[in-house]
Amino acid sequence: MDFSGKKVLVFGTGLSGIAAAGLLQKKSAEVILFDGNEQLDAERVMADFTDREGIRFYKGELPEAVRKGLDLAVLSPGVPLDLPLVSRMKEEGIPVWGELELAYRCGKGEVLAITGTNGKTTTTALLGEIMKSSFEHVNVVGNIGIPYSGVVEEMRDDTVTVAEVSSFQLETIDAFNPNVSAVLNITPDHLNRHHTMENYIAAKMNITKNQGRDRVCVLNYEDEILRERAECISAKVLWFSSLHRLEEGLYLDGDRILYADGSAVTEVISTGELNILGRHNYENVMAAAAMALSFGVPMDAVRETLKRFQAVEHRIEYVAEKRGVRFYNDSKATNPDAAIKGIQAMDRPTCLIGGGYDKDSEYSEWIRSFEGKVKLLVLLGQTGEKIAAAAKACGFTDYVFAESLQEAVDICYENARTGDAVLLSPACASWGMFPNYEVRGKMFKEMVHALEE
Ligand code: UMA
Repeated sequence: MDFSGKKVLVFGTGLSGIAAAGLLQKKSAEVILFDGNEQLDAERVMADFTDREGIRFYKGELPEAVRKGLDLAVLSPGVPLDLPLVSRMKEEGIPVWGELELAYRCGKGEVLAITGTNGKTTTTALLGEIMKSSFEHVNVVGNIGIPYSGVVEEMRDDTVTVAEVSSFQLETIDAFNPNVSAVLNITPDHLNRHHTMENYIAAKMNITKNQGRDRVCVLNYEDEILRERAECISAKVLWFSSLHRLEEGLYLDGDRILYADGSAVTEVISTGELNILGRHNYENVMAAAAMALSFGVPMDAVRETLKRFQAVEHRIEYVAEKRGVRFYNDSKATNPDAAIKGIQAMDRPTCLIGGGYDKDSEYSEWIRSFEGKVKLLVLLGQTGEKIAAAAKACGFTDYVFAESLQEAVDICYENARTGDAVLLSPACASWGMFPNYEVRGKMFKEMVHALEE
C-alpha cells in the first residue's frame, strides 16, 4: 500500500501505536502520533524512534487544526470506538483502522489468526511452534504481546504469520482475511468496553468476516454461541470437540485426540504425551492441530511439536514449592471464566488470590466453582468489595482483603499448610495496580521465590 505523503493519525503510544507509527514512517507517511494521556513525557515517547523525521507527537487533546486533512486514523486496541474523537473522525469520513488492519494490509505471506475469550495465548504459542517446525519464516504476533506492525517490514512472500487477535483488535478490521481462523470459545468478558454481549460476540466473529469458501474457520463444537453462529460463516468450518465424537474434525475420545477427515480416523496424540493439563488445554491443542492440519502441515510434524510443548508463562504456571506449599501463577486469568479453569486444575486445598480491575464481570459462577477446594480467598484491588459481596451471596465467607500483592502472598503463606496450594488467579485485569498481567505474574513469582522456607 502506498502511504507516501498521506497524513495518518496513530492513536495510542503503547506497543501497538509505536510499532504502527514506525511502520508508517518507513512508508513515508506524515505521522501524527497522539495519546490521550496528558501525563506522558513527550521525550520518553519519542525516544522510541531513532529518527523522528515525519512524526509529530500530541497528547491530551488533539488540536482541531491537526485533525484537519487526515487521510487515515490507526487506533491502538485499547482505544474505545465510542470516544468523541473517534466518532468525529468517522462522521468526517476518515477511515478508522485498528493496528491489526494496518499490519495486515502492509504485510506479506499467509496468516493464521486465533481469537476466543480464553486459551488464545496458549493456542497461538503452540500453533507458532508447529508452524516453525514446517516453515522457514514464521512470526508469532498480536495480543500475545508482539505488535503485528512491528514485524511487517521483515515479511516475505513465504512468511507465515500466526496472530493472536482480541475483540478490541477485531472491532476495527476492514480487509483482514486470515487463511485459517479459529474462535476457541466466547464467554462474557470486556463488557465495559463492548457494552453488550451481542457486541462482544460480533467483534469476535468479525475474524471470519472476509473469509470465503476457500478459507478455513476452526470452531469449538462445545460452545453453544459458536454452534449458533456457524451457519452465518462463509469459510469452511472445521470443528473440534472435547465431549462429542465428530464425523469430521478433531475430538477427544477418552485419553486420545483423534482426527476424522470424513473417510478415515487418525490418532493425533494421547493426552498422556502432552505437558499441558486440563480439558481446556486439550481444546487448545485440538484447535492448534486443526489449524495446522488444514494449512497442510504433516501429521507427524504436528504430533512432534505437541509432545515438546510446555505451558506458557502466567497460565497455571508452577512457580515453586515452599515448606510443602505449591505456588501457581495464573495471572493470565483476567476474567472469571479463565479463573474457573485455574481452580479446576488444582488438586489440593488452595489459598486463592483474586481481584483487580473492574470489567463489569459477574463473579458468582467463579465462586461456585470453588467447591470446597478454596480454603481462603484473598482479595485485592478495585473489585475486592464486589467479589466479597458475590462470595457472601454464594455462602462463601472465608475471604480477607489485602492492600498489596505482597500482603496477599504473605497472608496465603501464613494460612497454607503442607500439601496446600497457593494460586494467583485473579479473574480480573491487572490495570490500576499493574501495567499488565505479565508484570503482575512476574512480581508474584519474585515474591514467592523470596519467601523464607
Ligand atoms: N490510550 C489513549 N486513550 C484511550 C485508551 C488508551 O490515549 O482511550 C493510550 C494510553 O494512554 C496508552 C496507549 O493508548 O498510552 C495504550 O494502548 P493499548 O491499551 O492499546 O496498549 P498496547 O501497549 O498497544 O497493547 C496492545 C494490547 N492492549 C490492549 O488490548 C489493552 C496488548 O494486549 C497487546 O499485547 C499489544 O497491543 C500488542 O499487540 C494486552 C491485553 O490486555 C495483553 N489485551 C486484552 C486481553 O487480552 O484481555 C484485550
